[in-house]
Amino acid sequence: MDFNRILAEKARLIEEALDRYLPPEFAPPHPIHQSMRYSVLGGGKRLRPALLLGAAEAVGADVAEDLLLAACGIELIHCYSLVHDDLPAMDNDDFRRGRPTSHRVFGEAIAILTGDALLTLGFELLARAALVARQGSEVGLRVIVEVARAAGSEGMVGGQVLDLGGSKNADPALLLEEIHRKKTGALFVAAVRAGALLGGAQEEALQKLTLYAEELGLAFQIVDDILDLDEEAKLSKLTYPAVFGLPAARARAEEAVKKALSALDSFGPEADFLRQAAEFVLSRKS
Ligand code: GRG
Repeated sequence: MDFNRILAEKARLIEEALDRYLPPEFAPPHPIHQSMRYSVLGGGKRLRPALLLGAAEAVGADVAEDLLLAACGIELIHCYSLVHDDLPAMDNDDFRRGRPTSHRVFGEAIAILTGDALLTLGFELLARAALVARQGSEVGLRVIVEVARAAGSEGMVGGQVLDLGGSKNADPALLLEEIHRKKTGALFVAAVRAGALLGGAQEEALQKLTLYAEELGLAFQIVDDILDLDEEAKLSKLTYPAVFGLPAARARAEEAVKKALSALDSFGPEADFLRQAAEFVLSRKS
């Protein structure tokens, strides 16, 4: 089946679960739950949670509540990062996923609190995943530790700090790689490892899937930089096309996808979703 249809099917499962796990729109105090639902349920490719489910599938696990809870937890953490990234103090963006950003609709204070609440609910869902984990709660706890590291100051938040211009004297190519690895790559790796761990992966498979996710995250971010090229406001940012030029950036993304695919060599057809996801990352237009 074509990848977009399989991704849409996984996204539907994830969105139904998100709808169940998020508090009802008008539950008090108003308007925090309305704004949380606005930022989570209004579009998005659901790539990270889909990769989590795909990694579990690659090691032979069926979708069950532990995986859905963890997948939604990861998506909520991703959504929090988008809401905060759009704030006037960060990228100051007016549109996200084709709609006005949270702070444009609800005001800055509520948008900050929306991000905070999504991050908190994300970890609540991961903790609930640990409570019902088929591999046992200890595996579930390991997942929480890994996701927390990936999202925090040594991962996504740290990458954002570097991206804001924290180390101007560093070698631009090295700095760029570190920003990408932390800001975007860390959550991809955490998502894939979470799916693999909750799905019962053995150490060798886990290592290969980690390599896959590292390369996929890098390719995703390079392509994101290329897609952003015509956005004037972002021209001053440290990006792969800005540092290496467009052809070299494209070649680096292709090389990363090749490495991601090689990491899956020993897996059977159960890993086909992950393989197709790697091709998709390279060809995506949004
Ligand atoms: C503010 C803590 C904090 C972190 C911000 C991840 C991040 C760091 C900011 C997001 C802004 C951004 C454009 C990052 C680069 C790549 C990226 C994460 C793009 C958005 O991800 P997609 O394309 O988005 O998967 P959808 O909307 O499909 O979920």
